[in-house]
Amino acid sequence: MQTPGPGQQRQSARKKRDSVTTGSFYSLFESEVPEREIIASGAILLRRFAFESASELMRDLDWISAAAPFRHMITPGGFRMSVGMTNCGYAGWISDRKGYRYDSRDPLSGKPWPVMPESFRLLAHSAATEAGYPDFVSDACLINRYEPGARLTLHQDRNEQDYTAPIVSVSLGLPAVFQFGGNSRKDKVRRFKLESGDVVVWGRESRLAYHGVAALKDGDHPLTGRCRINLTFRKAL
Ligand SMILES: O=C(O)CCC(=O)C(=O)O
Repeated sequence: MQTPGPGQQRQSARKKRDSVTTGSFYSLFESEVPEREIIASGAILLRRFAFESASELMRDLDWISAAAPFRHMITPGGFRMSVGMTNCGYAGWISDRKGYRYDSRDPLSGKPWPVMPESFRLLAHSAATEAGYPDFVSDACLINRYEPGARLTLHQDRNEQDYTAPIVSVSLGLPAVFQFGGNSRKDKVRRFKLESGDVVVWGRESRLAYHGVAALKDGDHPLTGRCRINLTFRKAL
């Protein structure tokens, strides 16, 4: 018998863990759910990759959101975004009547955004490496909080200076439907159910792919309660 490699070890640990999660989608359909799925050229879905770090990420999110609370930003067109947002890292994504951009300071407090915790940095780096982007160093993490009904319409991430770096997106809590299209708004959009711990990484040919999140269904999750948290890591500067 061959010694299992790190990927295989993780897979068998995950299978064991999933098999004790009674009623989980994964325990019912384990053999049908691929652990890694190439969803487009340069884009990959790593299922449950962040499962084991989830509690630590949520603990760190507590102090981030105490220092920089979630808020509903206003779009340049004057609409209130349904997703609550905050940031950590050197740069934070913001939106107001003046436009979409990154800023090193939280406009609510005038202070720099909270530093990116080690737990966030390590996870983003290891997911990017697993997806084939070992040089990824993130300087910005946008934290999205979806309550029931909140959604993110199809958009491209274009406010970063450097499109050679990928985007790493981590799902925690309630499941959501992630929409992923092509580089043109008219391209066909595929839909993926994202569960807590799933990570999507997209770069290269897919770096400017349109993507969005359908309106969140109501539910209650042991990790987050009645919401979904998404951590989106980017190289902004
Ligand atoms: O919540 C997600 O899964 C995606 C977030 C997103 O598209 C974004 O922050 O640009």
